[in-house]
Amino acid sequence: MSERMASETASEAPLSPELLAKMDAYWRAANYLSVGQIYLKDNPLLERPLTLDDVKPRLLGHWGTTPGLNFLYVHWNRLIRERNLNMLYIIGPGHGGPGLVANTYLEGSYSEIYPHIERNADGIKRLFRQFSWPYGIPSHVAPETPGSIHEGGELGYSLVHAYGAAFDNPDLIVACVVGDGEAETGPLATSWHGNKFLNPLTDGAVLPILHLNGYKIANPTILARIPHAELESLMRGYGYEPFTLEGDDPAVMHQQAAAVFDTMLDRIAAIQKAAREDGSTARPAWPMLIMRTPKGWTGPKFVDGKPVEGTWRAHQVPLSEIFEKPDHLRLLEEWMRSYKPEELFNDKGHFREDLAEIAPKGKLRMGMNAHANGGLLLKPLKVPNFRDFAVKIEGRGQADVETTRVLGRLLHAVMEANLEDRNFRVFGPDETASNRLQDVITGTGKAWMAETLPVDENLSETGHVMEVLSEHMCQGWYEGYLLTGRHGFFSCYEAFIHIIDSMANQHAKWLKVTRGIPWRKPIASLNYLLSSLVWRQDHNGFSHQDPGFIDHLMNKKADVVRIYLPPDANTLLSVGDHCLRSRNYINLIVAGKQPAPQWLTIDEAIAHCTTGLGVWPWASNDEGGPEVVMACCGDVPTLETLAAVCLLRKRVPDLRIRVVNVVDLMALQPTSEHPHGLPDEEFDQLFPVGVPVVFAFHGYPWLIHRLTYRRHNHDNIHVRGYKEEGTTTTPFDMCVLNNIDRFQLALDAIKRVARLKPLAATAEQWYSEAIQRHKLYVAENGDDLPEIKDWRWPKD
Ligand SMILES: Cc1ncc(C[n+]2csc(CCOP(=O)(O)OP(=O)(O)O)c2C)c(N)n1
Ligand SMILES: [Mg+2]
Repeated sequence: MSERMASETASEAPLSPELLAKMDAYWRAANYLSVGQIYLKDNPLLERPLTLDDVKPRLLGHWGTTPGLNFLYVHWNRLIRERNLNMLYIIGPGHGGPGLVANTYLEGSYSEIYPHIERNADGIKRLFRQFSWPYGIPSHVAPETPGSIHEGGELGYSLVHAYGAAFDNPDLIVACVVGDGEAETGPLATSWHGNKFLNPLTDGAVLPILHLNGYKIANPTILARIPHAELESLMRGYGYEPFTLEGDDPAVMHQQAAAVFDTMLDRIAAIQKAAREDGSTARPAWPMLIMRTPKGWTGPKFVDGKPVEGTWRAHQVPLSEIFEKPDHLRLLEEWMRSYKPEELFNDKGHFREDLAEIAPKGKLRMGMNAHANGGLLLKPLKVPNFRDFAVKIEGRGQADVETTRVLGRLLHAVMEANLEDRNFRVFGPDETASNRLQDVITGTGKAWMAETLPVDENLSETGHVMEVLSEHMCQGWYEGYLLTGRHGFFSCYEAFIHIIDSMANQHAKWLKVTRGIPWRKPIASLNYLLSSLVWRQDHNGFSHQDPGFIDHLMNKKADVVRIYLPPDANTLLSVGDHCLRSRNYINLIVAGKQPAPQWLTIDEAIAHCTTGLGVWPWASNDEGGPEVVMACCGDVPTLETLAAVCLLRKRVPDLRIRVVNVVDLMALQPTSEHPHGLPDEEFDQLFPVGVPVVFAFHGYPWLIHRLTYRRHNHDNIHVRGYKEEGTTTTPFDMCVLNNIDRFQLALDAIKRVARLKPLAATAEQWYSEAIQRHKLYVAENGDDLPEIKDWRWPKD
């Protein structure tokens, strides 16, 4: 491998021979413990020749990335000690889990958190055995791993998490390893742009390391196979100052790494000084490192005559046929002995003191960094009284309000109240104003470190509204921000939130696992507001119409996910307040932004949101028990349901109708399935057995069946919702296309009440005429019928 170094650092040798020897030994110890975790269940210090009995029956883990991660860890340790740094380490290739476990063990934090993993031979044996072992620990950097906020199983999010962690943490340095394979993912490719949003005055630093080990699982990586100058230009183009470290001779590499890291940290210090002491507001070129080292560095060079070190073959378990090929067992022993464990651990298996001492102490250890256990640092968000933002209801449904705009006012007040603490950010893919949350922008402004022009509005180097046209970045920044103990809010078009389905999955999994880890303290919930909803994306058309994120989140654990569909502004305020204060959930709020009728006073809204669903008595005439329940969930379905109720009152004045509105979707499930689930007795009171239910739902109708299939009255629940019919058309036509319109709902009710059977034929006729009239009118006039558009709930 050719040696390529940043020229200004090439001749420096910052490590004394003694420190160099210790750092190398420390690295060997980490590598030794990493290999041991992958292979061994016994004989942890190789006190006797290795036998098959010492080897795990299933060899699971990833070696290839691990020595590089370990190399960096030992170098971060030196820098932390020498410069008293507050450093968080984010590992993109999270499959290098053994490395992080090994290092947190060597520095002592692992045993402090998990006392049964003692710092002796017994502890090492347990450490090895538990890895990738049933009921042990996962193979990746996981929530169980001290010092981590990043699982890294699903590649692509390391750098965006790093930026999220660094925002508003001026003293923090986030070292972030990006796998060269990971760098090929879309989210990672865009994450480099985080540097256009990071302010050296008020934020911390991100130190990206592109881990150019050349390979992914079975292929070379793109970035390893373009000319080095092109790669450097790419990084320069992203706005970084690239440094390079390349080689495979450990002694040389330690010196060169130390030199290059010293230079990079000096750069960071100079950038921060310029901003903090000299008043510079320029966007700096932050340093980043291209680290070209062999995949599986220090591992077996050849196995079965084929090259392994420095190739894709080193990715997982380089000697995988231990039980089949005696040679492999011998090679494993040679490999492990090459780290000279007898020089690293004393006869009791204790890591040698003179080596251990080069690690930082106490809270400076990366395994103990409080930012990696954000709940420890979490300050409750100051949420002003949301009642102050309530919409006055003068006659139900009489005046239209942009529901989300009202929430925007509350968010603005939250922003103001917490500005001093700098612990609240609002994220959106260029849609904050479009989703009518623009009030939140006033005051703080939108974060922006790139160029500005006179035409720009509200861009600010210290802004706390984060806008970038990448849902991945919004989600990733937000996660990084939350996981390090802060608060936030993410608004997005409903259809496009699917872009981050997978990231939401991963966050939900993280939350689920942390619930079982006592030392991980609760963090603020991840709050989504989905607006620009399916029913009112009539103008943008089919591509913009998709309510399926609800279904997606429903698959996650009940104790992690909450889903709310407030039908108006006051219910939205109540739900918003609740979500902002909650912990450890993913809260999904679905609420429209278009002018829409308002139904509940703030007191009614609070009561309604507290139960999650309930009868709207003012819309019902069910004395003596309902003959039909008209249920609704979501703002447009609620409007259509109430309009259907009016139609029914005209057609069948004596029909006893009950209107039930659902805000908290989870309340529909049995208590056994979800903590918000309504007890069966209460559900039966709302939806009496035998009484038909016409349910108008915002999303795909099947979800309501899924939630209620165990309810006693399930057979009588008839759901209308979005059936994947859409185009550019009028708002009401969207309802008609999907059979959730008022005429259809009224017809459904008539057809389902047994005593109204004789009316069914005329009702069908009446329905067809109404729909025909609607179709002809919209086709001719390009707008909805005035009687539809201007429909109002009758005044009291
Ligand atoms: C999004 C995603 N796609 C695919 C995988 C499967 N996978 C696991 S490791 C890996 C290769 C990673 O290569 P790189 O980022 O270069 O890491 P390293 O070489 O350091 O192991 C792949 C494709 C994954 N974990 N995540
Ligand atoms: Mg790689």
